[in-house]
Amino acid sequence: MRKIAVFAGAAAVAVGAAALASLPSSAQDNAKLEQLKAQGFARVAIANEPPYTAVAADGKVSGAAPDVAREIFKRLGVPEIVASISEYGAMIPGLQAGRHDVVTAGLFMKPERCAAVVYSEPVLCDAEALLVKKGNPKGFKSYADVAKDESATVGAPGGGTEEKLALDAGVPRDRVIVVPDGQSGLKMVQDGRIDAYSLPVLSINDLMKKANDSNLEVIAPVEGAPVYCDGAAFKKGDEALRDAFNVELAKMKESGEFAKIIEPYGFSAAAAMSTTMEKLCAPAQ
Ligand code: 6CS
Repeated sequence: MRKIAVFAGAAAVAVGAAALASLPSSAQDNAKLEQLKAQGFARVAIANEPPYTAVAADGKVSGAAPDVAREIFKRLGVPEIVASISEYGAMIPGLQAGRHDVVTAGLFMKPERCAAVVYSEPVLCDAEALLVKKGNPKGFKSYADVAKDESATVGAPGGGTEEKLALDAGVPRDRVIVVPDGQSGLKMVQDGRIDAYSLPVLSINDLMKKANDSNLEVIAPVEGAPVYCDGAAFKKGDEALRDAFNVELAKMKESGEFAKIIEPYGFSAAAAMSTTMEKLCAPAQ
């Protein structure tokens, strides 16, 4: 059976290569884009964390990251995006395993991630925040403050930036609580099950606005935490697709259409345009 499987595999590769060779040379350079155009959609990984990404009750996908990606793929000849919700820590493995064509979720650029994927130029930038009880009873201003208080706990997304910031600041593993989504984090703070819940500022502000709970307070920005920017994250090997994405992203930044999409969500186009993937992926000095 194995022999037949190997033979079939080889035949499929041969047919694929022949089909590819029949394309005009420019398309050969971007086989992945040609595949997405033929497929009619790009499979995007999202988190459902407004305003970065959101899935409505009717399944409609929105949020700044998917909206930018949808527009760019449309311009590239890929009419639709199809989103699947993923934990941040599972997005890169899912991309590498071929379950997604691109991550458009506010997956912040950091050297360790930049080593694992191929990022576009910056799209969404934000600082970090802590959601706490009104009056900030434990006086948190930074992740180090959480570390110093031996009874304090902080919630954060699994595999997310805030989880790593808290651990790197010295909060022990058993006091960094993995929280699956924003609503859960909000409830856990309200119920006193965690002392703080950490997400980027715009995500925490969105939760706060919807909660309309005067017993909560936002500490932002978290002292000592960097301002991060995301980009669309592509699988290694799909550099040509990333490059095509960047061409359209640059045109939209130049024309003002990029700002028109992200700024109603609260993001700053100027912030994204003030930096580059190269700078954001560079190892810390
Ligand atoms: O990139 C990350 O890991 C973080 N990005 C967002 C938009 N939310 C939380 C997550 O930890």
